[in-house]
Amino acid sequence: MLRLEMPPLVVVTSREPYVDEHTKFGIRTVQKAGGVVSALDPLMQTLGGHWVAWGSGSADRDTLRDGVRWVPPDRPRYRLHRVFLAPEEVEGFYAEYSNQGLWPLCHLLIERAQFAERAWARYAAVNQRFARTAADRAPKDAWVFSHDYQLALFPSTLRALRPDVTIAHFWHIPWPPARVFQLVPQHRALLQGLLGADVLGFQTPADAEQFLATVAALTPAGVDFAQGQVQWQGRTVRVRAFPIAVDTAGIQALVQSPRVERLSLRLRRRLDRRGHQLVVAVERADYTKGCLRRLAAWDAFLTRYPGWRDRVTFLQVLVPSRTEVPEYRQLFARLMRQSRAFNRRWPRQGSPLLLTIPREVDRPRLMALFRAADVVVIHSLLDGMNLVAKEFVAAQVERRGVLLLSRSAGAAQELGGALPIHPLDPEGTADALATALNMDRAERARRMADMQRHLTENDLEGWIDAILATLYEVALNRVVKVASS
Ligand code: GDG
Repeated sequence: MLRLEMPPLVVVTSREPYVDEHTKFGIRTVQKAGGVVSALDPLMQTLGGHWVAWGSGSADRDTLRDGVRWVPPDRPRYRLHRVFLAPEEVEGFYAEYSNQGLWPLCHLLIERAQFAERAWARYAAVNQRFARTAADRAPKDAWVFSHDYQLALFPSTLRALRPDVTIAHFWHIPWPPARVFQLVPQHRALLQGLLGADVLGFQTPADAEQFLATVAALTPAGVDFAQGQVQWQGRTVRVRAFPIAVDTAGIQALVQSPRVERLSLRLRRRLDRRGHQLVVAVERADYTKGCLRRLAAWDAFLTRYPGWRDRVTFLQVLVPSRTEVPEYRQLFARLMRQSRAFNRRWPRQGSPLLLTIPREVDRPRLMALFRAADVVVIHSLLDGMNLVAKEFVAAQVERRGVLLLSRSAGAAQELGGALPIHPLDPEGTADALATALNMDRAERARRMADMQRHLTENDLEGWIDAILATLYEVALNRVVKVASS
């Protein structure tokens, strides 16, 4: 109902949902792996509307018609507006300030974070550009839904340009304690930028509360912890937890489609012939995901439980990520080296113990893998939510699998049927893996069913509806205010 009556929606993210690339066979459109896009593209395909994002593909300019790219290319449903950035802007805004500054700091990796003045100037300028593009393209009274740490200045900049729009901004990553956030030299400007929104969303109640505490400690704004509200420049900013979810029904339909079912059964039959259980990890190759620690834990597992050596196959999908940042390239190279060393340490006749797919796999294959897996391991050191965990649970139609889930992923607060792991404890993780592999079918099914129920009751539609309902509350309040003034 709300969706039928709502004003046009404008989504704003740094990364675009569809990237057009020149190849020797012509222009190819690709969709990049990443939590934000995976969550929002299905929504926009249903609702229609506008999406503003950085045009990062080599053919991105060539596929515009009247300044707009209609997507998805094969079934156009919404308009993509691209913001083009010069190489030095990409460097300062994206690689440096966002991904070498805010990303590690918010994941409490203080030692890795750096904030150079020049990078800040570029971050601020690019946020301005996003706001100007959104201001130019947003229909009157639109609802704007902007995202994440790359665009912290966006809400207040857009508000100054377009007071008619209503803005929700969602923060996908953890919010750090005030004493950590104040290490950002520009922390005040960032907080003021975010407070330009009408609604600020976080992954967990703890993140929302930590944000409120940061605002109380570092700004003169009035904070109401009980109501989850900030009074700022004569406005009320609603600060809430909206744990991001997955399209549970959509995933279940996809895994039961003939192609995915065939892929999954084929893989399963191969494993069953060998008497192997399949342990899977899928992640962007990012230090916050704990990939290196995970390898160490698998090593500890084989040392402690040598009997499993011929009864298990480890499979890791490592998606190269943020390759603009030198640290990420180094991490990827290191992961590849350590994976090879792992197989040298644990040689096996027939098939290697550890299989590595060093690239993104397409979504149908990924879902087939989730359906066939016996165990999926999420080893994050700190993670806003972790969608892989939820996708795996949704894809498990046979309910054969067990989820090993880091206590410090946001998803751990919802998925009680998972076996919790402590990502800094390799032996404890090894024991949890042994427990998972030894778990009988009935208990696996019971735990999985429990988590699936949760994901059916709390799906992607519910997530967006909760945010839209809060925007609706804001819009209604505004009307009442105007009427009574
Ligand atoms: C940020 C926060 C939060 C991964 N590999 C492949 C692939 N993926 C897809 C997954 C999933 C997404 O990428 C990854 O999402 P995550 O949530 O695990 O992680 P981040 O990218 O770090 O996302 C995170 C999220 O935002 C949403 O709020 O949960 O905490 O850090 O959808 O399926 N997709 C395909 N092939 C792959 O190889 N097709």
